[in-house]
Amino acid sequence: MATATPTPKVNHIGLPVLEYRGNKSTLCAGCGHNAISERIIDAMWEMGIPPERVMKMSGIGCSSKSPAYFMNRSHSFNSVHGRMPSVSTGAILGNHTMTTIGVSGDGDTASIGMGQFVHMMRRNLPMIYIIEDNGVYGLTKGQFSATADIGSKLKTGIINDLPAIDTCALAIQLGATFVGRSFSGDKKQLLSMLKAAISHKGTVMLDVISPCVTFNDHEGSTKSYKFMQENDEPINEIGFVASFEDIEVDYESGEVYDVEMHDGSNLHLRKLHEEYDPTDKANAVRTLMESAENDEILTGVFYINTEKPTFLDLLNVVDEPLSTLPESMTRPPKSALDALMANLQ
Ligand SMILES: Cc1ncc(C[n+]2csc(CCOP(=O)(O)OP(=O)(O)O)c2C)c(N)n1
Ligand code: SF4
Ligand SMILES: [Mg+2]
Repeated sequence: MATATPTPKVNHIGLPVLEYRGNKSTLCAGCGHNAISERIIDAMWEMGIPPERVMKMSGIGCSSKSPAYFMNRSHSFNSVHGRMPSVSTGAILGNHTMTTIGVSGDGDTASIGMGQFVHMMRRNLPMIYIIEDNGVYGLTKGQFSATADIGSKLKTGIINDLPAIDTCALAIQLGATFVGRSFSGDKKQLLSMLKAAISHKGTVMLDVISPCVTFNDHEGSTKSYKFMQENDEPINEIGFVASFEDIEVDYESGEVYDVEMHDGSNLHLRKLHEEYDPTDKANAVRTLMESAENDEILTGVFYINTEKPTFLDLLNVVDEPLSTLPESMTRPPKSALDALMANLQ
């Protein structure tokens, strides 16, 4: 007897999760980056974002290869090492109606790309910027990166004697408006964080600890699976209810920070750490600095600001994407150029 093929489950725009998948990964089996790609697929599918309305941006590195492994139907630009922020800035100004997600590495961001990263953070452009943070340059065979913790050890026994750059503290200080840290092995926290990130209007910077199983998953590493499983200390528990869901969340009053997102979704941050207030910028930076001194690996949403104008607001960009406007509207006529030149004579 023929059995009926089960109908695949669809999201609220009628697409099965298959429509959000990418190519088969060529990264090492067990690489944290693969788990992050899986969570991006889940988050975009659950949020019902049309894949063809997404721009995937990246630099160079194992991490920067990962946009090939999620959302094949989306637009993708694999740029030069450390240059994803400037290429993304141009792309977003060209069409700000797309959802933009950038994947970078700790090397791609905190070494060669640092100059570009800091300017992206201060502009508050609407995009999700993910650092897949393994503390090493995975693609070039495991040298320490600038996010490696002081005192951590390479497989060869070399000890890192420089302090780590905390990309979260930096992003908050510079002006990013949604900043968090997660761990590729924490499915629940990372998925909720990504869904909230998709709802945010402004720069989201997520530092996701993502163990490199080939070069940095041994005893003495602070970016290994074992170290993270033993030392991950969430600062808040993330609950996210999308605008199209109708879920009652039952918390004692005073236990939770409720944040209303731009698209009408709700982010509930249950306090786990001494009354931590994710809207207090100075306290967020201070907390991260203190946690580094105490060798704690804090995760969670450290900072959120839904009020700050984005770069698009500052530029007063028209609603219609610049890329769809006719040349007659985007290019001054010859007479305007002639008048300008005459003025210079
Ligand atoms: C201009 C330039 N300099 C150096 C390199 C060599 N290079 C390729 S990837 C990489 C580092 C990648 O590290 P990271 O961003 O942490 O990514 P991972 O591979 O660890 O995911 C370097 C130095 C390059 N491709 N281009
Ligand atoms: S070398 Fe490291 S970062 Fe690169 S794919 Fe392998 S495990 Fe991942
Ligand atoms: Mg790396």
